[in-house]
Amino acid sequence: MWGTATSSFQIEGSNDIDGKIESVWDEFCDRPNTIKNSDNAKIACDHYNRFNQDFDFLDELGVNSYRFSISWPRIVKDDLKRKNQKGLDFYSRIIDNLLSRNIEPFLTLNHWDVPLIFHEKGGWGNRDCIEHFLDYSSIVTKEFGDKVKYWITHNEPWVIANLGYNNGTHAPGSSNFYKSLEVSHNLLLSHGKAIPIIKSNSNQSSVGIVLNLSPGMPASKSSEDLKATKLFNQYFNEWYLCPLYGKNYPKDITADWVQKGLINSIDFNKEGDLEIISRQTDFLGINYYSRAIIRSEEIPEEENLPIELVAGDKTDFEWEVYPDGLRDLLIDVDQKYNPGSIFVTENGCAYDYPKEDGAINDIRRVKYLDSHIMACKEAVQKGVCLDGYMHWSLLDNFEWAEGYSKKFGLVHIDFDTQERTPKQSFWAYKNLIEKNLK
Ligand code: IFM
Repeated sequence: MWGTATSSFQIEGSNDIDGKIESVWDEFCDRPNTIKNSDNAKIACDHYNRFNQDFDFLDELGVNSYRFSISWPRIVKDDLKRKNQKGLDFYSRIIDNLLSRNIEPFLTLNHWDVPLIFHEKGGWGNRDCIEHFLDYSSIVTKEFGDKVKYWITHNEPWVIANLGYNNGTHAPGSSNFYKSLEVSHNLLLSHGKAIPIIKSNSNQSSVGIVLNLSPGMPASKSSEDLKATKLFNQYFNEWYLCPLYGKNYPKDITADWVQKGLINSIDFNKEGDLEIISRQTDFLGINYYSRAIIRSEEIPEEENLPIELVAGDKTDFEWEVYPDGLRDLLIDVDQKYNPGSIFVTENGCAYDYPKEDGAINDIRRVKYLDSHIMACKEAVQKGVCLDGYMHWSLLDNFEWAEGYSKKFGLVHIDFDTQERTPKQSFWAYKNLIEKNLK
């Protein structure tokens, strides 16, 4: 399958109409010094009103799938139980529109945009609040279970836990390391608990979760760098992959945190939880942007061995362009965890190009696309069961704490006029899809 990906808060705008309640991100944007240039997402791409025009771009691209997310605050009233029909009607229009174009909807239930009231009750940090997520999942799957086949519970639990609850750069802006681990556990547990609900409301469903994975590689072969790399991989990747695929949380990193006095234990992991977390899924979604080159902080800089890995080109986010990392990651995850089916649910790059003579020649995005799709092809040739690729993103959009300063779109948006202009990469992706669907 070929597609593009977006998320509700980043594109929809219209954040206080048709019964939508406040989102944790609405409140976060209103706080001073949280978002670059004090941007907010009140209008964003105005996708709420312009989705039909935006979906014309999907037709033009020739994609056969589209990943989007539902804004939980549009779906429920402030008791988090009663449904808000107007919100559901909006997504009904979205889904029907996609289906009428023969585009398969991939629906993400949680792409970070959760009701503020949910957070005030304890949110992801409170195990009891998982019930609210299940109520919401039940409403949505009952409503769309016969139309939507592909369901994703959460997008990037690492980001929610670590940026939202550890370093505080994302909503809700908390900084408590132990809490952030508890959040990661509750997210995984809620994923496992949601699976039977989705399955019972959507008979033909294919259910998965989306992880942001970044392979850590040692800067040198020193034992310190090797050790730091192992710990990074356990923290960033295996902390999620292991429990989801029937193993316990990785031991070395847990011991390291205890030894450093960051936590006493992971006592939030109760008996029976791992069985729920590892319930069978139908696919794994992988978001890949870059690798991480790891250098130990344990030894003074002057004693470090020279860096052996030369970092490639960087995007506007300072993320290294490293397509081989995607190929190797796909092979590694497939072999170690055997998820059955994998989708690259996000892959993309931030580059800002000016409009010249009406065109946007974003040549570096074209190269990024080419090289990463080639990496996918190599993984498939090695036997990886990769069933689809979705580019992040269809539109330039609200990039969370970075506001509108980082541009990931295949389609440029002028945020003053809402004018849409397909970039050179849009036409390049169209060509690629055309060739590969033949
Ligand atoms: O924009 C985000 C998206 O919401 C989640 N994955 C990474 C993207 C780029 O930072």
